[in-house]
Amino acid sequence: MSWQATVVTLFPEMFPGPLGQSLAGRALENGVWSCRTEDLREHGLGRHRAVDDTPFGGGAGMVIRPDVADAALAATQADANIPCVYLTPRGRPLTQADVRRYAEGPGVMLLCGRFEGVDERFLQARGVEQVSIGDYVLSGGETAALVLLDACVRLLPGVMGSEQSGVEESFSDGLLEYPHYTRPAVWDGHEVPEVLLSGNHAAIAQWRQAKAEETTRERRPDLWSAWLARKNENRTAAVGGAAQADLRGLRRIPT
Ligand code: 6GU
Repeated sequence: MSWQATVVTLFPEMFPGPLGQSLAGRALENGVWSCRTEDLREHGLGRHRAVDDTPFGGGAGMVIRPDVADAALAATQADANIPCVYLTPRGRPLTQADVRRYAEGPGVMLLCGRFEGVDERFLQARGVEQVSIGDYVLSGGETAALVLLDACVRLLPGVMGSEQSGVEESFSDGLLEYPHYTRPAVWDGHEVPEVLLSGNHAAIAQWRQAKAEETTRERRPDLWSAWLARKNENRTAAVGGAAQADLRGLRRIPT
């Protein structure tokens, strides 16, 4: 049984888009995942197939009608166990933990908004999760849906090929990754950090950990605070339980 992406959108031709290329594209061809679209327009009303209407209470923009959204959702015949996600800047921020949860399940049903949004009654009545991919505004949910799908598909078994697919890079332990360097050892007068050429694996691991911490502290004070809090929590627990082995798990976000 393959992982199933179903996308309700006014622009079905935008899918799978870039996900038809590279590793995700190969996995799509191999049936690791599938990508179906449901054209919202086909469920529009009247001669003009209207999907939206003016907002009650007035104001700018248009709102997608609940009856139209629901007809499209019903037409997908999506499994009731599949999470239904509406992509909107009003949603809670998408995290790697969400992505992992989606990837471990049977698939996702994604609703892409355009205009001002979708009637709130539909979202509430159908238990639709509302998710944002960041604090900026896109012209529609389609590119956000592609981002969410990319993040999920790369975690599906067999997609990442040689790389250890279970192991993630940035965010797996709550820190940003350390920086990377390759040949030439001197480029445009710039040298590679000396420790990386030393062959001293313990020193390299220590340097990378320090860099990961420094980068996180500088760029992501939010992640840094959370990491420090978790570290202190684990230290307190380890002291109480005398469980030195738990120190190995210090850098893991509990899921
Ligand atoms: Cl999910 N949709 C739109 N339209 N804009 C966004 C977004 C989603 N996430 C961040 N900005």
